[in-house]
Amino acid sequence: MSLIRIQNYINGEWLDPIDGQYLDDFEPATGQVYATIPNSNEKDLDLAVKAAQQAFPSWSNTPAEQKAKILNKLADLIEQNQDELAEAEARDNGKPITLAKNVDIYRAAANIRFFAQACTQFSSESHAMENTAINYTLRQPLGVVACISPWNLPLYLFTWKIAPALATGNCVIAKPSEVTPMTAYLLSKLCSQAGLPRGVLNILHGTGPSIGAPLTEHPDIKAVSFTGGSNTGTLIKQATAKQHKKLSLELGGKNPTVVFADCDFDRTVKEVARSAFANQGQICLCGSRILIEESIYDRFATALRNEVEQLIIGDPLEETTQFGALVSKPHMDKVLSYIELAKREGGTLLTGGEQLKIKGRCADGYFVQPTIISGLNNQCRANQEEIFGPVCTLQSFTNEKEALQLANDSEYGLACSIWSQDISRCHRLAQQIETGIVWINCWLLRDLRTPFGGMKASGSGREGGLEAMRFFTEPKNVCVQFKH
Ligand code: TXE
Repeated sequence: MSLIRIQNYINGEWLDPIDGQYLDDFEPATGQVYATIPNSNEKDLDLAVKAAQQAFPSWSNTPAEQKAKILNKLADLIEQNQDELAEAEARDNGKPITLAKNVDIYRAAANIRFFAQACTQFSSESHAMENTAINYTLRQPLGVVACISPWNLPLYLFTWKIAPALATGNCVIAKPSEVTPMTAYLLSKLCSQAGLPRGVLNILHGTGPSIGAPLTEHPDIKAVSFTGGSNTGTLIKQATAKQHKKLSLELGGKNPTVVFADCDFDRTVKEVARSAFANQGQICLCGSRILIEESIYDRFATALRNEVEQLIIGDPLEETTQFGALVSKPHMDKVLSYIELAKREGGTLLTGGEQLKIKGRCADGYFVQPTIISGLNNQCRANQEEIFGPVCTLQSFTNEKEALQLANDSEYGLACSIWSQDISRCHRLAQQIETGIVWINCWLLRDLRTPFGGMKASGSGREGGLEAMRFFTEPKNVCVQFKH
């Protein structure tokens, strides 16, 4: 089979990288290279920035209705091509095709549609000074902005950034993860069909050092919206500090799942299993530290193990598969090394713990069994560091105070879920938990209007709804005094 050759998308055209450098793109379920992608550098970036700057005056002055029309057309095209996009996502990332279709691709279209509508409804404040003056706030687009996205929800997170950036009138240089470039490449074809003017969105492929870092450092890039690892987030903060760029950082998590004895037991078991192992545990919102009230600990641990052992693991391209491959060999090795570390730290495997060999097409794929570990205290590395794979730990607590203390004992602060029928307790805990997102008796239920992001090492700034529209605009106060 010949390799697919991915190209950059600059000024409405598909271009090879100027220096002719390429990277391999692996299919994680088979371990085989199936595409090549540009490893772009500063030269490609300069071209893209020039194209974006040229496109900016016209795009920023395009009426909201017209921008919305183009974005809605793009969402329609994603929906019309959902089967092809879902297959591409499953092949490129290793995730089950059903998940790709129902979550990734479905939500990519929903993101774009949401911000298409948002730009027609966006308004800003006015502050009257009694009998003296009126202030009004202009919210103007920033100019050329960077959107850098990760590999775990490739098209979904890519659109989550570019949609508000474009809807507010910015021109964008976007960089998908070099590990999962395919759906961003396919999206570039749809942008053209949707009538997005040349240069408004430019997509550059390549590694962090080669193109990600230059993108954040470029003096003509006004803001960076980034989702990825916390260490990369720190590098981006340092790289942009002198230029005082606007930054939105959505970083890692080590999210607690807090299960009380009065939870709706059967439903909670199912949802807690999903929150730990959806997308092979590779979602920043996954609940990887499961805290269980002591009185139901044994029963819950057994039920959770039984639930997880029923997952259908296999070829991501099969409709029935519920659990696919990890995204890359280095990532699989990282996850396996954390399982070994957890064992050395005194953990007991309740289920899983091994690389999984699958027969047939996927014999060389990067599969790891869903793994549950007990017997570790909260201070050990397996409970403090982000593993970002199909590994969760179980700990017990005796009362609400201890549950809260364990939940907050983390350098991360992204998300938390609480499972209890005592709604007063849930509200009480929600106020005290140090995370940007709290789910009560649910997980991953998303309303696109709500603020999305974390505190502590999980990032700064928020995405979603008005937060994103505000991030991608510069507020300017205009004060007009009356004459009397
Ligand atoms: O992420 P990176 P990696 C966590 C998870 C994972 C770890 C490392 O724990 O194991 O991070 O994953 C680009 N300047 N998350 O190494 O490198 C990179 O090319 C600018 C959590 O894959 O942070 C890619 O496009 N950009 C997470 C993007 O950053 C740079 C999702 C993210 O990759 C860059 C993914 C640089 N210096 C991993 N270096 C989440 N929050 O959902 C790299 N990049």
